[in-house]
Amino acid sequence: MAMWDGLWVNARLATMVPGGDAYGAIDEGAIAVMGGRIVWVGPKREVPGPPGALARHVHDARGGWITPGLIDPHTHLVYGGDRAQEFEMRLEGATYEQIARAGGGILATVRATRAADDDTLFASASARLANLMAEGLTTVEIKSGYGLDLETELRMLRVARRLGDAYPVTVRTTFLGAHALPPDYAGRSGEYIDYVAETVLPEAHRLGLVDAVDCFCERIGFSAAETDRLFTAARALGLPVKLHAEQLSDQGGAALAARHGALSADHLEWLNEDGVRAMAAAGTVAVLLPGAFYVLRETRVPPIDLLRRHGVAIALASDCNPGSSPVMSLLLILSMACTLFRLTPAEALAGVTREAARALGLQATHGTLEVGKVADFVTWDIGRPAELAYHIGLNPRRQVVRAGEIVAA
Ligand code: DI6
Ligand code: FE
Repeated sequence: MAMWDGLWVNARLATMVPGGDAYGAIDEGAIAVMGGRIVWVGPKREVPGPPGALARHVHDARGGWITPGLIDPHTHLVYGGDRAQEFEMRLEGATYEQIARAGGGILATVRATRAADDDTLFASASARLANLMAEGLTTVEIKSGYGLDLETELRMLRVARRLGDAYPVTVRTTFLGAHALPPDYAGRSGEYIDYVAETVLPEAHRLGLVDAVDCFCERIGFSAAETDRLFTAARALGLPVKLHAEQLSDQGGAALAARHGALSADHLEWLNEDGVRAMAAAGTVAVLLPGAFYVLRETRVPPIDLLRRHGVAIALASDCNPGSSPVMSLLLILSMACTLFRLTPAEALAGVTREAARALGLQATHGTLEVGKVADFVTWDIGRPAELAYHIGLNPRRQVVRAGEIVAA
């Protein structure tokens, strides 16, 4: 038998494989990697020989917990400037929608992003990504959507791809050209959607820059009909879709997304039971964004019990963006998901591993500790997995392995 590249012993494994206990836990476990993939995982007593004879490198996990690498399935990580001033305006009584309708909000960041050069966008996104990676992030989704013109949307997507080339993290890009209506299309949202669907998206796709397509379906975004127009174009190109849906109102977005076989519908504070049923039937993942709920001081919690009852997979994400969720910590998101949305710690951890992988269409290769999957995993100095959602401001990460290589220790 060929020698394994590495074997971790004396580990407590949270495999996140469903069917057993909530974490798929293996108490005295071991995990082996070869060629960047997991080749063995199980109880230490079943390791098929002396560790030193099986693997070129044997690592003692010293009783630490090992989870799959963390996955953030919804970020707007690349952007120019910041919106701290709007944070102050909201504290003085302005609402998120009022600021957006007055030409601020997303459009303020569009102006800053168009004005920033690629290196500036790369540098500021790198700092935000570094924070997420320090907590064990190994896969991240990054959206466009602060360009709203061909040149800048392409620049954003190229910067996102460049982040994946520069750092030990898997980047999945999402085209969000339909994030807001740019001023030069004021009052002409239908024409803008046509421009996005017929010009910007096809070119971004031709350049290999797009892994999925998203839209902001909301009163201050685009209608369900406009979303449907864009999603029809996306699927004609063979691209999967996902949707910012029911964040501030019920536009029927989640049900529409499900009809398009969407990977996910995201936010969902205003999701109704028809939308839940449609998502369940389509296998569309619910990506919950407690950071935006917290920052905007929302009061309507997504229908967690309906999602559970109908068997809709629940994922979590930072929604890292300069307006509604300037959050660069998945561990804080775990805490918010449990405290604000009443998820269990096991549901929350599944939300940034197994179900986050599903929200990106990566469930065949990522998100659990199983033979054949990419060897992305994190060792933690914790006594029980619930500590990952319990502590606030403490980062118990000890070691990060990405594609079988130790990338942080
Ligand atoms: N919903 C959100 O919460 C973010 N985008 C969206 O469609 C907000 C983005 C921003 O405020 O810059
Ligand atoms: Fe978002």
